[in-house]
Amino acid sequence: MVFDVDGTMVDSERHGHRVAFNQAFADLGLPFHWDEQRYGALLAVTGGERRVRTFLRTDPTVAAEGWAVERIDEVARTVHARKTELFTEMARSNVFTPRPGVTRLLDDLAQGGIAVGVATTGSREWVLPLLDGLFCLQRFAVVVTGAEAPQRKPHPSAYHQAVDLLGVDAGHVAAVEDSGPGVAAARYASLACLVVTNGYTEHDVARQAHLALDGFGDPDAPATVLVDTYETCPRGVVDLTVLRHLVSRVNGCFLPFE
Ligand code: XBP
Ligand code: MG
Repeated sequence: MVFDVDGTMVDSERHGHRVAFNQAFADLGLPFHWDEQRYGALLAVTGGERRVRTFLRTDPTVAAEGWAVERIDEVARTVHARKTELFTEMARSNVFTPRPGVTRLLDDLAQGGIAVGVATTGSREWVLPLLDGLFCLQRFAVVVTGAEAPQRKPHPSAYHQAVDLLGVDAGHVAAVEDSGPGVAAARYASLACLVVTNGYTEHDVARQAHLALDGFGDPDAPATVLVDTYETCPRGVVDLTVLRHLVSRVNGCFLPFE
């Protein structure tokens, strides 16, 4: 199994990355602020520095002031560096909680002897403390971040690297994602793909997924199933059995069922 981080294992965008970007703008004396709705639209651009640069290139204030391309690039770099410091501090301070059902699923996978990897294109500086604080890093056999995969999703590089490092055949791996670029990256890497949508992604990803729900679900609080191409998750609870069925049905491989 290979998990995405932002939006998938932890709801980190709206009250996490967005807040850190806004604080970075303020710290640097820049007149920008991203509200929740605007940030949702900006999530189509993966990678924090690219997100800032894309925003600056289309912002009316920047255009009116006639910023040169070099200035835009420099400001994007500086804002992102400060945002990374701020978000790393948030990650270290344990202000986040896992999405419901993630820890149960990780326990289930560990009991089943399934190797678990992470493929995110977020910055390594915050990814490691965030994962360690929420789940303990030892749970993950492999962690690929933006440092190792500079080509951001939807490029499949992060997934290719995670699968290679796990030393398994892509046909035996499922990815867990929350966003359109993430699903595309997983599908380009030929992985079975489960999507757990969140408030920002509920409208844009479900149709690309093999299985999509609005959460991982728990036995006493099942998630709503949005797409279930292979009828693998009738109860709305993602567990090892569901994922084994999914991989087997998507790739036509026969994995041992226990
Ligand atoms: C996550 C991202 C990241 C974060 C910000 O992508 O797009 O850009 O929003 O992280 P994914 P950085 O969930 O698909 O891996 O600022 O560190 O880039
Ligand atoms: Mg994500």
